[in-house]
Amino acid sequence: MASCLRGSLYKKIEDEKIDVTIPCTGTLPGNKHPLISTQDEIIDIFCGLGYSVENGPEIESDFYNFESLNIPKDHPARDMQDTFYLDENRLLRTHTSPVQIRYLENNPPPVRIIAPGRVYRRDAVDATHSPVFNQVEVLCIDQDINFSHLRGTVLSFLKTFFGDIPVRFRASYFPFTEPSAEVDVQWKGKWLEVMGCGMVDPKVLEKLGIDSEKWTGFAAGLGVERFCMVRHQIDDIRRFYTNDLRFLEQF
Ligand code: 2U9
Repeated sequence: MASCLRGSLYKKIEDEKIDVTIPCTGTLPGNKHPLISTQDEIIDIFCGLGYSVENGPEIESDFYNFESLNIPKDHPARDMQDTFYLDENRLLRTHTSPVQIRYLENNPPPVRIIAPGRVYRRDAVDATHSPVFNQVEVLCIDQDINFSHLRGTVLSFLKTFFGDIPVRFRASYFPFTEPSAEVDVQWKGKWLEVMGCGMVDPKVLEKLGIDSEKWTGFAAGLGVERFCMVRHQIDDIRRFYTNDLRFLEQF
């Protein structure tokens, strides 16, 4: 090889040398959204207790969202969950309970299912309210199911999620459960409401053609955002939806 050619080759090699020791500027890897990891964790706990996951439509009829759950048209409970109506009969589901009604229509008891998913309520936006949020509802129907089974399941779930912290049940009211309760946990010195639950009202089962003398059950519902906010001390629900990387990078 002519010496000038060899010289230019050496120069080319020298110029193109890559210093593999230079730290890269890098692109941040993607991460699971905190709401998704919280929802996954809740689902995993109930799957460990023998529940399977069911899904259903977000656009529902008045029947599945209200009537079948013992919430008649003039019932004040309809005001508890202000609804987005699409037309006379179609609406955006206000809870995932319709998933469980549809499941019970097609599957005889015993039943152990959870229904995670997005729900919609006509709420003004503030630090603790969003018109769209995520729920997980739980349904167990079997023979001889009583309030102790409900209590045991809720306590076991909360212990796995939050650790060994104080839990209390307060009497409450829902049209679809009787008796009903709200559940609080003591977290960083404060009592915080985290879920609702109760024994499925026999009227709900009878409407579906299920013999309520033979079959009893419990149901529970929780908001995923609420669980995530309590766990991570997040002060404003809007942080979940505004895609601020400074927030999301922390998870
Ligand atoms: C069937 C029968 C009963 C579902 C239930 C609750 C109690 C409840 C709230 C928690 C916080 C909604 O997200 S939230 O605002 N839910 O307190 N939900 S019992 O009861 C059912 C469901 C299906 C067939």
